[in-house]
Amino acid sequence: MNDLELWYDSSASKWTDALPLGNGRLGAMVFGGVARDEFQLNESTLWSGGPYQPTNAEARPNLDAVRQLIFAGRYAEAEALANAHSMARPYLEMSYQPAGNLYLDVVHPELFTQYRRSLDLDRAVTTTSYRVAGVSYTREAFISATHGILVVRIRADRPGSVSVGVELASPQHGQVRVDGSTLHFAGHNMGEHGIVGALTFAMEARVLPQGGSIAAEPTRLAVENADAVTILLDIATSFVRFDDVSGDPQACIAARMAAAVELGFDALLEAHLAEHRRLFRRLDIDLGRTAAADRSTYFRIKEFAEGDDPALAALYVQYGRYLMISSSRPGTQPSTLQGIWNRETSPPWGSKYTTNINLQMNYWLPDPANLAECMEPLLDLLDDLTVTGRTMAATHYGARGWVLHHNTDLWRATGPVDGAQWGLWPTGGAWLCAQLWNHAAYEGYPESLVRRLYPALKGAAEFFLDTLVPLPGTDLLVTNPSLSPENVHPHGASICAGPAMDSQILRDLFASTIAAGAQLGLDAELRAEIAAAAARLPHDRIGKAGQLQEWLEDWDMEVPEIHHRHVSHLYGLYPSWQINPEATPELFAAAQRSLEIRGDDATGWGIGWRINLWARLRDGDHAYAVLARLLHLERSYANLFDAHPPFQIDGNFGGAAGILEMLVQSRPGRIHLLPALPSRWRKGRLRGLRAVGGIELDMSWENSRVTAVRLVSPLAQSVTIDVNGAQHVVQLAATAPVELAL
Ligand code: FUC
Repeated sequence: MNDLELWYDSSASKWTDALPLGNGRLGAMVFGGVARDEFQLNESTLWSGGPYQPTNAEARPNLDAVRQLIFAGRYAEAEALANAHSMARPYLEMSYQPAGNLYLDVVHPELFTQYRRSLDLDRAVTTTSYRVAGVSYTREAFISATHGILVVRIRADRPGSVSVGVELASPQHGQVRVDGSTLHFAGHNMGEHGIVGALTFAMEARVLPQGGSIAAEPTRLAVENADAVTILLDIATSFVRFDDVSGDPQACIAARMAAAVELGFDALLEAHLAEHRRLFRRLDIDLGRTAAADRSTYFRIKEFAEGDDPALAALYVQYGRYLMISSSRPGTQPSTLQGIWNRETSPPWGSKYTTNINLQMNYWLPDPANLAECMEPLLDLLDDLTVTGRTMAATHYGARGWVLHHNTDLWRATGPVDGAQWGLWPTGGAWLCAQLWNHAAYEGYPESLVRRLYPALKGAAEFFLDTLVPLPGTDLLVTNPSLSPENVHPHGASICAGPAMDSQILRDLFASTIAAGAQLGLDAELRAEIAAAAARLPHDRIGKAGQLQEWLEDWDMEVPEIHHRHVSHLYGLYPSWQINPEATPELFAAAQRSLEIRGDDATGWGIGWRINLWARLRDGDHAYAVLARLLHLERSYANLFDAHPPFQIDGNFGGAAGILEMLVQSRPGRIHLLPALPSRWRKGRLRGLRAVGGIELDMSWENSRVTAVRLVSPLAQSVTIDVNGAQHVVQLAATAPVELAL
């Protein structure tokens, strides 16, 4: 039994039964149907629309009026005015698009038996197998990161038994052409919300039979009586950058195809396995194994909450790592709300980048999960946003620097969209800065990364220096207009001034900018200005229910949705470290109270966040109880994709990060081992987790006590380790392994 496998005894009848493959750029969902197999296809740069800048010239002239209405407590009027004048044009962003479908048609003379369908996470290969009339058939598929293409191999254990019709289709504009042994699709993307489709794109499937014959039909290729068939598939668009669509998709495909054809199946597979395992094999996790792990994946999800299947939680971590490796690699687009897997032309929330929690949550996993390079696309995105967001900051706010509101897309739109109630929140970019500064902490603040991040940090800080306004009657500086994503307060609006989350994020942004500037020896005056503004941000407040206040006013107990999915004001507890039991015990207790009031149930990502929060509250059993809501058919589909519902991948990443957060927590200079171990995971083992400072950590535990710890640091540093209720100060020399004496 392979414990790194998702497997099923029937083919996928729904998209969320199908198994995902990807190399960060190409994505496929594999259905495994015997008579008709489907590979639903994506390419990460195929979005609707084209380069655009959604500024609205009316926004700035109305900014002061919106601010005054908010300070006057006339929130509904402020929201109405903002909806009329402050929102981006267009009002909605572009959406991530499906590219097409590869279909395989197979006619067998008899019914099949012994069906099995699987995804091996350690190989990143799907396998479908069955028997017909004494012959065993196998279909394997993978998407190569080294060679950039989807490879499908169909074989049988009796020569001449493989006959298959191969078809290519697309919901986009364009046409299929059959040529020799190749299917071509040439097309272009759709326009949306008044933005014209500006991308051309192409798909190509090369069908290579071994033995037998191949015939071209008007819309498909038919292979008869082959020993085996290999299909190579590639997709490309003309996207180059958010402001450049001059690429040549046919030429990209031709180059990759030629290299792949030359190499052949075995060598392609070998290169694929080596590259995948280079990343995937860096971390092992063992939380124990029971007989439940022998069942198929669907039944394991179904029975997790009532049963005892610690290995499913371990598999969930590895699946999260697999999804990250498959949807976000250096040089590709960041992972969207659906990673890279989307079959709809009007996907939920555009399958784009929602930056008031969802995109950030996607990237909670890579650092601890030892996949630092998967952060690269997020760094690239930040670079782009500083360009597009500068125009937005100037036009909508008359401010320096750059701004990102609660969504962005392939074209790096940064405006307030969807409606003021959701979109008029200026802090999305600042959160990304704080998050990437935390990534820099994981890397040990190397100068090259600090230099790369600094312009973004500085620009984000400048934007807030120019837009924070004094709270009337006080010396405090607050955001206005803003909101606490996406919660409606008792005045029937979301729009407000100075929600707790904004001040928390800005504290992190300002501290990061000062630290980065100091490390680089730059902008001393600006740093002083930032420090002065930081000192005037409102402190977190404790309200009448003992809760951490979500707003400046004590509104929390009077909101229409007391169990709201967002827990924005708990940003200070997780992902930030501002609220912790040592430095801020009262706020720590108040944060716990807020979380109790909010409740454990939420959307998939809402549960993902709560697992991490309960881990930071050091309550392993509570975190486990919340995890049991995620590993449940209400919040996980048969293919273990997170169900918001509908499918949204943030819950996968947030949940996987949450399990690691239960086992190890780290911040600069400190590592806490088993901070929130549930009583069910009394014995376990972890290899290759990455802590802040780039420290790689292996540990074992028994009877809920750590029994062995091994650390390897890339640089000389001192770190305090909390373990088994004691603290050890450890001096680490570069690359020399250290074992703790326990
Ligand atoms: C935010 C959330 C929704 C959803 C959407 C993509 O707006 O409030 O639940 O996750 O993003």
